[in-house]
Amino acid sequence: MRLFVAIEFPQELKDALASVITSLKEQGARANFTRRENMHLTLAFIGETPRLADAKAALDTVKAAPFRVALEGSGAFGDVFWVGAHHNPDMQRLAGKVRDALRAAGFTLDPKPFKPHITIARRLDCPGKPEVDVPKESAFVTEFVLMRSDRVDGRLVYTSVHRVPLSL
Ligand code: 2AM
Repeated sequence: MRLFVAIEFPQELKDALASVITSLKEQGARANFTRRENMHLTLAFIGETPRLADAKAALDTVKAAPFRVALEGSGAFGDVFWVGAHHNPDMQRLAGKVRDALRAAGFTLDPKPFKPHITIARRLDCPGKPEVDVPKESAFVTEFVLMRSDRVDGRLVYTSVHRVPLSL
C-alpha cells in the first residue's frame, strides 16, 4: 500500500482553499483540482510499503506539541499548484520527529526537505500567470494522521489508517 503522513484540515480551511481553486477557475485555469476531502498537508511521504503495523508503531513514538497552521502564499512546482503555510517551528519540529521516527524504523523517505504546502491543482494549464489571494485562515492542529492512498476508478482516494494525538 501507498502511505504518507499528513495533517487534516477543518471545513473553514478547506473553504479557504476552495476559494483559491475558484479564483484559478475564474482565470480560465484547467487542471485536476484537489477535491475537498483530499485537501491535506503532507509531513512525510512513505510511499509503497507492506509495513503498516511498523509505520503505526513508529508514529506512536512521536511526542510533539499542538500548533496552529496558517495558510500563506502560493506557488507552483512545475504544473502542480499549491498554497503554502506560514513557517511554524512547532510544525517544522513535528515533521522532523515524524521523519526521524520512520527512518529509525527502517523506512526510506524522500530526501527532499520539508516544504509545507497543500496541493490544490495538478496538471495546471492557465492562460496567464495565476494570480490568487490566499485567505488568512488558520486552524489549531491537535493530531496527525497516517494516510493510505489508493487510485479508485482513476481517482485518488485517501483513507486515514491511524491517528496520533499531539500533546504538550
Ligand atoms: P504533493 O501534494 O506535493 O504531490 C500523497 O501523495 C501526498 O504525499 C501528497 O501530499 C504529495 O505531495 C506527497 N508526496 C511527497 N513526496 C511524494 C512523492 N515522492 N510521491 C508522491 N507523493 C509525494
